[in-house]
Amino acid sequence: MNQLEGTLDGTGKKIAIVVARFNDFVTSKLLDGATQALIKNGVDEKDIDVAWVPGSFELPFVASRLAASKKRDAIICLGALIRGDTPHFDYISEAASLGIEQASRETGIPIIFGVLTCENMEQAMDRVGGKVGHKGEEAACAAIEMAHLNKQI
Ligand code: RBF
Repeated sequence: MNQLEGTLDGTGKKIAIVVARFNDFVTSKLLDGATQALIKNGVDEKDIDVAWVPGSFELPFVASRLAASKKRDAIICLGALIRGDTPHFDYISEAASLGIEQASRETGIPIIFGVLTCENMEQAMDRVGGKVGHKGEEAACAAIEMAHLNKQI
């Protein structure tokens, strides 16, 4: 039996991060955690590209274009959606999640969903190094693992 499984060795991997500026108090922390985890796991700093977009709605467009260029082994999308008083949260979170998933399948490049969807700022802060861990670091590890697995297929 052959088992396919990616490792967490980022040596030689090229990664792009697309990060939303909306709620940048949170997304800058996601970005810090992601870049630190990439570097800690062996990714060279010069092999990390960071693209800023206005909000999470724009993540799939830029991620899809970066993936289509085939210059990177994986893309990470980072955003923070915080529910407000109108249905915007639902429209943007659906567009972001479905758009990222579709871009990933269409390009054959792993695109990682590092978008927080929270009821309030407290839930978001819990997920950027608080009591529920660090979703930026987790996204970085998922990117390295998927970059490896994608090469084995
Ligand atoms: N972008 C986010 O990344 N997180 C949000 O919580 C968020 N809330 C929004 C709420 C409203 C009412 C609007 C109009 C936009 C919001 N955006 C948010 C920005 C959105 O992702 C996008 O950048 C803009 O709608 C421009 O296309």
